[in-house]
Amino acid sequence: MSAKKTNVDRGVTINKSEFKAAVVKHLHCTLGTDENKANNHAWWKATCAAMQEQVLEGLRKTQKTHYLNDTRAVHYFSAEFLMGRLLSNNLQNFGLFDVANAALNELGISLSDVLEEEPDMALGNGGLGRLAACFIDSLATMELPAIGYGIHYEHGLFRQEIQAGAQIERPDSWRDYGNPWEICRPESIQEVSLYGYVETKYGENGRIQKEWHPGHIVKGIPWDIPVVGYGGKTVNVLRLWQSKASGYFNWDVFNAGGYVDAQVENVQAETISKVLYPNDETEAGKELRLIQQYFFCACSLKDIIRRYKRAHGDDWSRFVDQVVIQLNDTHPAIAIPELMRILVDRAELDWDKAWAICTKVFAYTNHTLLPEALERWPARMLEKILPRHLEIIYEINHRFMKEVDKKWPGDNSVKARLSIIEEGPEKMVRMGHLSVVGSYAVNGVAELHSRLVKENLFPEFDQLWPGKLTNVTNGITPRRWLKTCNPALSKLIDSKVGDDWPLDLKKLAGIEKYASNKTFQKQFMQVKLQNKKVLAEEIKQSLGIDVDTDAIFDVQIKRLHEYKRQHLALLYIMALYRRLLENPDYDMHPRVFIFGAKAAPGYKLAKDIIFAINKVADKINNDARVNQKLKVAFLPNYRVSLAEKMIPAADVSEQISTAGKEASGTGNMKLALNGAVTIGTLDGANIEIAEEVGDENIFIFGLTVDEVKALKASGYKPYDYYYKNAEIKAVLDWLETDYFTPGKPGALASIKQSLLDHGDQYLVLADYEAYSEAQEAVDKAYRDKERWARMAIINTAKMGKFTSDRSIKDYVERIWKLNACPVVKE
Ligand code: H2P
Repeated sequence: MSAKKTNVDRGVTINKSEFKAAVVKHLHCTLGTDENKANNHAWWKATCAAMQEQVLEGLRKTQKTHYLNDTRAVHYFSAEFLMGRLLSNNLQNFGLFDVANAALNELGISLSDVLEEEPDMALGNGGLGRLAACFIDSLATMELPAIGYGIHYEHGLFRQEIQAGAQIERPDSWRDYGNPWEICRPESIQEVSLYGYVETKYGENGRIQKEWHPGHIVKGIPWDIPVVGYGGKTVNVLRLWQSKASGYFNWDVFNAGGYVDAQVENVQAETISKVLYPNDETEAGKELRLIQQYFFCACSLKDIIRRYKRAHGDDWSRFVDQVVIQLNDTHPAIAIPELMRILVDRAELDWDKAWAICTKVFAYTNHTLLPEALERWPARMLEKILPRHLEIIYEINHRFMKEVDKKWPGDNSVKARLSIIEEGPEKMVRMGHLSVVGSYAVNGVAELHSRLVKENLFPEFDQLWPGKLTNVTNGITPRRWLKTCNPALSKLIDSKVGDDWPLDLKKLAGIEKYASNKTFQKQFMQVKLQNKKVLAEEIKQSLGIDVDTDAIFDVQIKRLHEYKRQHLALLYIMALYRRLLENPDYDMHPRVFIFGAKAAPGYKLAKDIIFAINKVADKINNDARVNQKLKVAFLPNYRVSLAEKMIPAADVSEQISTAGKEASGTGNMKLALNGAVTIGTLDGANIEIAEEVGDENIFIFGLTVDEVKALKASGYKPYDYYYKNAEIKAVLDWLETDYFTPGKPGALASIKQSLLDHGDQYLVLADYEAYSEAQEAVDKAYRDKERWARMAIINTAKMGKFTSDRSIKDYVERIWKLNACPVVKE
């Protein structure tokens, strides 16, 4: 292949014939098959193995460089990493995509078919887990020393099937046939204690010593997933812990005939890393969830300390210079008392010294203001599982309360609000409070959200420690979310601004000057059309529905939650349907509403909304009176790899949460980056997107945070909207009939109930009219082809701010104080 002109410095260069030889070698020697027998799965594995040779070389060099430079590193603790597929991304990041494509082509194999063989690594629920994945991509790209730490779940987020309109959850088995990327590291196994009791002892010098006698010990086995930075120079690691029983198998019990009993310990221990909880906020499985959190934090801290001691022995004085730990939400907050336990009980540092270390190591990111998602653990549960940690938390709180008393002498109400312990019928430990107290920096994830964290969630913390609460607006990696998922648009952009925009996304601004250029508009919209054709094919295959690629592709993809208001879009779809039935000439541009969403299995109303969307879709898609103009497609099993197909094809991006509820959103950034125009509320990062693209290139509607507050304070009455707006009334009443669920009237009634009888917590009805008007403005704008093309181009051009490299730069400069450590060429 002829070498292409590029501005990107590469860590590896390998040519087509070398790549081809490596794939064939692995087909023979790793997979024990050959070119005649191999199916796509085998080709996929062989291609991964060929790639992994380069990856592991990069990893070795990176680790050597970091070791020799004794670098300060960030440790990103997250219960979720939503990595998706790795082959296409690794090929792109190494700059080997075209080489691999050509090599496989010569072997008579299609790379795109091979890529489809890879199961998604879906070890997360939604935005929080995907953010973690984007961040570790940026960290490696920016050559920053970093490790991701999490859990090696045997089953990731459930696989969603839709049966008769309803969501059915099936186990996800991402590694049933082996995972070619992960490397087991038995040499770094850790042991973790649970349960038991605490003994108080008196040391020689009268020092009180606490000894935890655990009732149970489990092993944590590390699996490393290499994380390849763009350019292929730095390869960092995502280290995920798998749980195993420490004693493995009880032969005595087994020989005595207790075949089942002998394995109980194994089963219990292995349950810890069995499943990802598909819910951020239920009561179910709380105990196991707490154990999961402690398990991965304890393993990771031991791992960090082992590495530190290798270089610095027992001298703790440099620990804070070498180690920073970012807590991705409160899930890893238990790491704070765990580090205190290690420092006070094991290393025998006095409390103040230990606390000084601790509060220079941790930083915490808050991702939500929803009260039900702010973790609280019953004190009695901690006492049972982690008795020493509860004592430590009490001590932290005791000292903290003294500090509060100094600032607000005698004010018990402020103490009650700030206390890590919430008193009440059941004593609870507030993990958010613990995280704020134990960290040196706390950030929200978009400007509005961070302001609300300061003003509403933790106002007194902000007064107590001015400057501790800050903002780092989220970002997304342009490598996956443009370069890899939208190759045609990437090439078009390359032709205008050069090919190094994935490393400096502000360079996209260079296409703005072509926004009104007819030729460029045509090229840009031609790419969009091609992407829409690909998605249309996917819709056809998956749902059997034909969609018109001239229609507006209106996309809403995210976790299903009432505050995200998928049901607001649903009401509007039903209204359009009604308008079309009443007036067959109703003037609208054809539109396809496309959804992707999973509902937490225990979240009944979310599942009802999925059911309703599917039932309404069935009716509309099969109604010849309207289906030339209106279609609805709910694509099952929304996941990263599906998002990669949906995002490049979207014309409209739905970001319609109740103002103040969506912390940031990151789908909004991905869609705009790929030239979709947003219809959205002034919420989360939508506000910053609007600032970047300008009011004329976004459709903003609905109540603001202040208006939401005022409306709620004045006593929001959803029935007022029902009676005042005939369309709202008609559509809600329609839900109660059996029109969409023949023979089963009332099957969709729970949505109406939630919006009327249960008070419409998320103000769907209050925002309906404004949403409907904004949608009409979208319709009008789309019909003006030149105007729309200009809007789409400007959206892409103005997304520079939202690269996760900028977020990471913010963290590095303001919070982590980290230096890049370029990998030396050998
Ligand atoms: C959450 C927030 C999003 C935010 C994301 C990453 C928890 O993701 O709700 O607003 O962008 O974290 O900070 P999600 O709702 O997708 O699960």
